[in-house]
Amino acid sequence: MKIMKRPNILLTGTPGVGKTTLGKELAQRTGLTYVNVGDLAQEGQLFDGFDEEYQCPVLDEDRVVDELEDKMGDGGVIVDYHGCDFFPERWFQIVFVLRTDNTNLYSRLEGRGYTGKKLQDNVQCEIFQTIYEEAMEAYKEEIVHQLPSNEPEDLDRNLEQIVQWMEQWMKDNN
Ligand code: DAT
Repeated sequence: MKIMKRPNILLTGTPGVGKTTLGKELAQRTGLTYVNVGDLAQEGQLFDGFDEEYQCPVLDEDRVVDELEDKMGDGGVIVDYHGCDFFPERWFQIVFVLRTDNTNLYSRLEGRGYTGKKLQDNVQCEIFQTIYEEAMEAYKEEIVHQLPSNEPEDLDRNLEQIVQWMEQWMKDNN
């Protein structure tokens, strides 16, 4: 029996842009497996040192990649992380960079309890489109897409678009 091939999808962008919200909903609609890299690292303690400036553990990128390798090889995984340049390029068939307007992002992060430098740096990360540039460097430009993520209508539209893309991908690859 032949198993249907399914794509791996990367959802990336500044913290607070809506990756988790979109990723979980997308997993429900498509049956793909949602993986939150932050949670995965927390569960497996995949850290390597501590960042004094930001008062948070530093991700052990090699161990994260090792941990995910088998699952990614099978396909059908949605990966959510606020960075993207340490994943093997071959893992993903498409990369979405979610984007949120500054004022919106500011209030979301404030609501999450971010203050001071952490709040400022994250908003600045979005203004400088740091993650978008990281994605454009790490993957073929034609598979990297920006998605506006400001309001509930954006979420609905993004879901529709990704589901459609996935259906087409499944037709083309099976
Ligand atoms: P991330 O996983 O990128 O850190 P999140 O999914 O936790 O972001 O979302 C951060 C907050 O923003 C959360 O309170 C839900 C809200 N949010 C997400 N997508 C949204 C959208 N399209 N419109 C309005 N609010 C949204």
